[in-house]
Amino acid sequence: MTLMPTFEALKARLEPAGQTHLLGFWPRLNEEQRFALAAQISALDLSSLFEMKQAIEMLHSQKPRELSPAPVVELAERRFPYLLGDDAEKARGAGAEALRLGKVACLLVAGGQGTRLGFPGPKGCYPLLPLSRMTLFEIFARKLKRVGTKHGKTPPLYVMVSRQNEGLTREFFAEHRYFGLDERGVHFFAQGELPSLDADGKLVLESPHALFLGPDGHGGVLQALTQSGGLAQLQRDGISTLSYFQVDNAQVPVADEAFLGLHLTRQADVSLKVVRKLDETERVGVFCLDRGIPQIVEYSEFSEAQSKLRDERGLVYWAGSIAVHAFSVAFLERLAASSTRLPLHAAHKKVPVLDARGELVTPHAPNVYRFERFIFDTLPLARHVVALEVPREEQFLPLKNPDGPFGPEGVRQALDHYWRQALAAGATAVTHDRPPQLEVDPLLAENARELAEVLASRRLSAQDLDRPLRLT
Ligand code: UD2
Repeated sequence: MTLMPTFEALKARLEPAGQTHLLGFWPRLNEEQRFALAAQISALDLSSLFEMKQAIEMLHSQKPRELSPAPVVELAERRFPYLLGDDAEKARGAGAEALRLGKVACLLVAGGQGTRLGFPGPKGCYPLLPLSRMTLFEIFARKLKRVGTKHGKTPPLYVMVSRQNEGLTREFFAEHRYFGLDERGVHFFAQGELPSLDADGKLVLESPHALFLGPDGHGGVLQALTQSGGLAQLQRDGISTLSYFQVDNAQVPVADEAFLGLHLTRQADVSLKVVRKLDETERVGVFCLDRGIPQIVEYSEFSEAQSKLRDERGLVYWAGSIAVHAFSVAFLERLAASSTRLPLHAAHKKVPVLDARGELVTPHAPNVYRFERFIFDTLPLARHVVALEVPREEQFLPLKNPDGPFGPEGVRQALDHYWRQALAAGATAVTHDRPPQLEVDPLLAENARELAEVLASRRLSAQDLDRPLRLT
């Protein structure tokens, strides 16, 4: 049985950090509540308070940057059906070989809260496809099965979840029998959590007996993968490369031969995919150099003048990161061995907090600093980084918002548009004034070229495209 620390012991722990207010409601807590609060206080990493305060300073100060555009393997053909840059096309064989030898694992980060989308469950459970209502999790699982059929080995899938959605995510996969994947090849692991600070640098409570905690960002994956034993498992299984993607991107190739091949042949520690930003306001991080060091500068950290800068080819900082990476497992091991923690980023948010009477009060303006680590902060730590430009409509259709182009209808329309082009090879006019009614099973084809191969023996007419059509 774990003994509960005394009030005095807890106070002694909190005093040097100026956080004794956490015990303000102690006299009115019952035994169970005291136990819960004591456990949270004991687990607090008070040494990170300094780092948090630094992150707040960074948020409010303009960090001096010496930015310049970073090298990217650009598209060879920018029009549909597109062609990747030469180096990537040439490296396809190396990627396929790694997949055939079972040296690749997939890493899906799905711990976010999906607040912006306004969907009450884990985002991966969102029924996205227009006809089958297939969910994002099933889309990824079916893409993975296709990789397995093509290369003779299905890469294992590591799914990062958070305390808020772990139970529901695990249940969803179990309920759907892992969407046909081998259960032993699907590994869930939970990311860590971080507390928040108010404007006076005080840790925030969400109830008289609980700290306000939130997921520690996708950068928490480093620590979570190590602590859960996932990294050791990858080593044991002879996995050398991780294919990393986010839960919101419906069009992401889960294990892209050309990208993995480029990453391997260039012996990169980290690789990333970029698309041309739609315009300077698009909310994606930009891949660039800061004093010659590759990194992603988040949209919120970019100055207006920098993001608007243009030359004869358009935006100078055009390379929007779509948050798809390849990681060398050896690089992650090096980071883990040196106990590297990625830097904290602060965000000022509106969070209901307790008043002096212990009642929750909803603020009208941002009142609390929340903290996250970002996976792309691994870039400056890497010895070698490679960036590949990919076609947006083929590889980047993220579900972020309740409406607009990144809402469910927008994503469905974009998918419909892409597949219609694929089927009609650009000859049939695409109508946008009706609901999307064309769907391609991810098990069948991932992009236009693959669909063309599959359909070489299955002719479709323009009339076929006038009625709901699900290609399986
Ligand atoms: C992210 C990138 C942005 C761009 C864009 C592309 C950040 C800060 N920005 O923007 O640069 O590349 O994606 O779509 O990431 N997640 C976790 N745990 C967490 C937080 C997030 O697993 O604690 C996952 C989340 O489930 C999702 C992904 O990370 O799969 C992205 O999270 P987001 O929606 O917060 O990122 P966003 O859209 O602001």
